[in-house]
Amino acid sequence: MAENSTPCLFCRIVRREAPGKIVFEDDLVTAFEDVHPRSPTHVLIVPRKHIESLDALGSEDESLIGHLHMVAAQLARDRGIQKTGYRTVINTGAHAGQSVFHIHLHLLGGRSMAWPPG
Ligand code: DGP
Repeated sequence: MAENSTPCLFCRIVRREAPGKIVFEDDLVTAFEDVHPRSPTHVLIVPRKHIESLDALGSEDESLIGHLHMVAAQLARDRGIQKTGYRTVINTGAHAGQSVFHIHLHLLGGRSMAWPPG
């Protein structure tokens, strides 16, 4: 689904048309605090470009998806949570519980986590 055919919540946060606590931004990505944090650190790193999900990635997005992870690692270091560890997650589709169809990398940390996830 194209960004213009449906108002996308995360596109609106990126464009500052919807509220969001933005913690980092560059030419490619915006990172903001999750509105329902599941851990002391819970940041969403999203591409500025609208891409629905991991399943919708094109080969031209290969470096972009790497960049999301580089930003997550830097934010984790900025917060000192690399010392204890953290989790990065991309939910894709119904079984994974994806609820916002603009790809986003969750950065979760600041507490210990169980495995496997529920
Ligand atoms: P997922 O289930 O992987 O699609 O994660 C979507 C996340 O987005 C979820 O953790 C809650 C978060 N979220 C939903 N609506 C908003 C919003 O309006 N603002 C912010 N900051 N986060 C939101």
